[in-house]
Amino acid sequence: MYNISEWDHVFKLDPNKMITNAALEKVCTSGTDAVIVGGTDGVTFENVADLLERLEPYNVSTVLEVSDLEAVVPGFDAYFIPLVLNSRHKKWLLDVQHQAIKEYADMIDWQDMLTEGYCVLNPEAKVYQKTDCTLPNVQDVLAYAKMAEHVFRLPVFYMEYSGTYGDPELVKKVARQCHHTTLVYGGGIRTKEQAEQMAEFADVIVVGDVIYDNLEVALETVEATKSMKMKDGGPS
Ligand code: 1GP
Repeated sequence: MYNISEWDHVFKLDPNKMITNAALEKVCTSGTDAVIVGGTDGVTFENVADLLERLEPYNVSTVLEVSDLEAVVPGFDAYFIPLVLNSRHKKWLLDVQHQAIKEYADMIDWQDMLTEGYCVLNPEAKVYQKTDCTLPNVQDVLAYAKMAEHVFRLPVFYMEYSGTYGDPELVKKVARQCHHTTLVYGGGIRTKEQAEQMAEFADVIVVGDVIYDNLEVALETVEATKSMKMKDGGPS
């Protein structure tokens, strides 16, 4: 199975956003553990295929986070399938995935597929609105984490604050629940200090938007995360 237990830091690129070749080169050679391609709006087969082609020359792991069945492009190292645990609708927990399996089962290499239990925590985020989430309180989040770990035995529990910086105390509490399940944190990391703070608790941090707004800071988050993990007791 695709193994993310060695990861500390990943960049997430939105195929619907423009990135120059020079910026892409810096992202891919930054020392990050992988580049995830994913977004909520305007993800098409063409823009995903185009980005994958531009990533291929680099020696970095490429992952497609599948958000649209029309935009599943072959050739990535791995495919992440999100299940939105706090969506009001079964559609986002089971049905879109079921449809995907019906259509693509013959093409899927199950070893390269990994399921992410998403808990979306920013009501302003597009993904929160698109998947019609409810805002969980602390006890709810902890229960989702326990379900990810013990009930569904998911490889990943993803605390998704997309667009806003989250609550490190909550990430710390969730981290105590995740022993086999990898805890991923993403959202609003815009300084290396924030990367360090979340890397102290989460197994993996995801850095997205700041790549497009302030590339230099985005690149600094790699070193900040890696140093925090070394301080925490060696590479994870
Ligand atoms: C989004 O969790 C990622 O899916 C990263 O969030 O874009 O806010 O960094 P940002």
